[in-house]
Amino acid sequence: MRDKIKDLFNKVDQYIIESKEQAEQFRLMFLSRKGELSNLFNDFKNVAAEDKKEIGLLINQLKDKIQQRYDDAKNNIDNTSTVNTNAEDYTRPGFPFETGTSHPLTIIRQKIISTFENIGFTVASGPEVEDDWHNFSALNFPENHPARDMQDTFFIDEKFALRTHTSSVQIRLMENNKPPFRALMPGRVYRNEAISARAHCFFHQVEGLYIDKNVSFADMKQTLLYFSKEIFGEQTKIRLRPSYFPFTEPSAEMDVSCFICHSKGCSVCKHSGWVEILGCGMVDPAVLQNCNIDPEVYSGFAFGMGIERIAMLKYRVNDLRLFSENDIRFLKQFNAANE
Ligand code: 2NM
Repeated sequence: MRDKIKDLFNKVDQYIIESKEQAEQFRLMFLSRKGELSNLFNDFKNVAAEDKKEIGLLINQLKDKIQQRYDDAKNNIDNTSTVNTNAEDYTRPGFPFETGTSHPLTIIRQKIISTFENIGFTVASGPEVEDDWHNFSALNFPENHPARDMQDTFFIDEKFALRTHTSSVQIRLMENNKPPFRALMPGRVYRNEAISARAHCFFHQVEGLYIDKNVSFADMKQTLLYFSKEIFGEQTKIRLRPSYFPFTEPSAEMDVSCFICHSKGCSVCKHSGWVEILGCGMVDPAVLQNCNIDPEVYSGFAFGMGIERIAMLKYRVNDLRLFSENDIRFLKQFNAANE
């Protein structure tokens, strides 16, 4: 009997269990009603009384071992099969988290802001709903100016309208602070226009203002040349053409040398070599007066540009509507990190 039990210990140890089938065979051989363990318990009846304690102990140890072996093997096989069918394959490409991109207008706006911040400009903002004074009168618009027409401006009531430019913020800044001023006003503005590829009922502007003692037209030219080189490249040239705005005198429109064809002639510059970028001028003394700034002491320049226009030129976008329609295929193409 002792030899038989010893044999079985070895047999259990050496039994190879690597599959479900082998585990089942193991169970049948050792644990089933006609299996080895069952036989041992039958034989146990014939063991001499004085040996019963010792043999009984051995049989119980064997029984525990068989059960342990069986449980372990089964566990192993279950885990292995799980790994085989559903395992992570660490060599596969991952599922990347898609990060968002900055809106093209945001990218351009930030670039413009940081360019001017580098030469000491700060950023100011103001309300989009404006009164007549800040949007028109203080800016020297005459009573009968066409911009005051319902046709061009979204009026809310007699007194208030959606601002048509961010110049209104400059008025607020000048009214409420003492010169000198060196500030930039980015923001959304509204015009009563039919929506098309080239026009929209709202767009985005950045305007700038520089007021101090002895600020000259030459200061403006140099500031705008610096800006143009930063945005369009070191080789960029500028030219100023006379223009008219109610709030500046003299006024000018600024072109940059075509950064697409380097002025050789292309569809963007319409074979002229120049592209119009912004409007500018020396702030009209009447505007300074309206803000209680003495035009005999202070002078300065201002400028304004459309962010959409610059983004369209830089990114070769041919339809203004793309900027506000949130088509993800359009927006995904812009990455601030590449700028
Ligand atoms: C432009 C062009 C030229 C401008 C003028 C002023 C203010 F308030 F100082 F009078 N703000 N912005 C200005 C001048 C804006 O946009 C095309």
